Amino acid sequence: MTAIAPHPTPGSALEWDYAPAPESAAIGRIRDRYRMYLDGDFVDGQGDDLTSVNPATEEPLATVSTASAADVDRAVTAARRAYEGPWSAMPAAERGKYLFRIARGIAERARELAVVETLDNGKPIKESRDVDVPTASAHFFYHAGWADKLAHAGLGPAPRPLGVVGQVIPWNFPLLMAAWKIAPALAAGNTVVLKPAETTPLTALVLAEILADAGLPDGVVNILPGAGDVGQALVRHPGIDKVAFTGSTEVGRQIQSALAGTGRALTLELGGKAANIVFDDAPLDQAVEGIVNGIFFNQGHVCCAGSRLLVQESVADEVLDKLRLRISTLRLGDPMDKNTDVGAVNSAEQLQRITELSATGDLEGAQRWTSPCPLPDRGYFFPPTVFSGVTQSMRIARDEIFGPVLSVLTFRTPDEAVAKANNTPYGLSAGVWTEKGSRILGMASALRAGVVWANTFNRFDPTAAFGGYRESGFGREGGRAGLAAYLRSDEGAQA
Ligand code: TAP
Repeated sequence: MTAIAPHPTPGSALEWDYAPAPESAAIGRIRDRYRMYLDGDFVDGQGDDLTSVNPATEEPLATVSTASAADVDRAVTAARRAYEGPWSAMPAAERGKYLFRIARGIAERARELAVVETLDNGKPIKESRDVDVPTASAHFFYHAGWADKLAHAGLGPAPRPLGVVGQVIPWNFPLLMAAWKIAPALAAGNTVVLKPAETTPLTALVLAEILADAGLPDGVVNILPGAGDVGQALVRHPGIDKVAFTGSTEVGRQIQSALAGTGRALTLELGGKAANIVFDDAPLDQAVEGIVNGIFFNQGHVCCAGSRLLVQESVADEVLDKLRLRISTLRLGDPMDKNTDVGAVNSAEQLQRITELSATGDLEGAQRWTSPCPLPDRGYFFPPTVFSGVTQSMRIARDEIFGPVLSVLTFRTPDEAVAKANNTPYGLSAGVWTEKGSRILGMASALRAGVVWANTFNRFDPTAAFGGYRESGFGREGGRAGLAAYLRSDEGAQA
């Protein structure tokens, strides 16, 4: 239990009796062991310990206690108690103050969070430092402001929370996904049980310390590390009112069928195979930067990655030449080096998947080009790779590779670009590069994607709704629509 005064008095949002949680004593370094966060306490779970591995060195980082089904049950009970007790009784403005404190807590421990994230996940430190951590903090700041303004969100005069929310997240943005899930849920007045991914549990547990240090009432957020079975126990628990899941389409499907007929709300953020479309009038150097960012940011472990480049035939050779030249300058290697552009793949399993899927490109007749960058002797690394001569029927054009592999297709007319871009069961994101504003608007309405970026890619902002169609899932995260997904209203949540 954390030694925190109950609630700050109104008006003293930033002044509260602060006593760091015992677990915070080790700020600034990775501990040998992390415990789960249940009902305001850091406790050992009943599951088998897992070892988190640094994917850049293949060395163990820390042991992590995991939850059992009984722990899930305890956490759901604690979240229910918190929901029916202090959290619902609290004025919305007070709830907002907790979110502000959490946002500040993330900012205060930004350096530590960036280091832990990079060691645990393999992403370059400049990305965790400049993207993951500040965006996570911004997400709490944004939602803090909403907590006492829900009645003005256009979602009905008295929007009500759903209750206890079960949230399951993947390994590609461990802290940011936790923020995307927890911030809107709390702002809307829900309580949370969250399961981080098995290979990247550490920053969610550092976030738990920040929540404890912010004085969040016991049980409002519970963080239970573990493998897929813990996620399964959580999403199927009858005490959960809503499930929010980010991960693979395959697991999303299982969850949707398990919840069918239960009346519980569900949002799914699943996979993607985004088209990044370059027209011949686009500023090509800028487009090349956007293509590189679209597929090599976070080693391509991005659900909305621009993994299919659709380039207009008249400029295809020029764009490919520029692209190869630019990719040759990317530095791959130690994620802790601030000059590194491409870090480690998160796990041996994911490296194998990327290797196998790209081999189908060779077999099916595409031309592989690989960046000449040297690979480190140890760790899970895959070089930036471009396949040209790709046709729509090839697996590398259809399947989500979730790695630094770009498939290049060409088109002649805008209609052909739209047809090819939409020829996927997914519908999460797309990019359009052109000088013509009217073409941007036309493409944005013709593309079946939840997010369409124009002359940019992979831009994230808490004010903007993010989410997909079809096999990319449903429901939105961020913005007003993201709040609606955590409120009882006609909008947002889907049973
Ligand atoms: P998944 O295997 O689906 O895992 C996601 C999470 O679900 C993990 O925490 C996982 O635990 C857990 N899980 C596994 N089986 C489960 C089950 N039967 N019931 C409940 N939870 C279960 O995906 P991943 O490999 O971690 O992530 C990659 C995929 O996620 C990609 O397809 C990617 O596109 C998608 N993704 C989508 C988005 C958005 S916003 N749309 C964002 C990021 C990633 P373990 O860690 O133990 O497996």
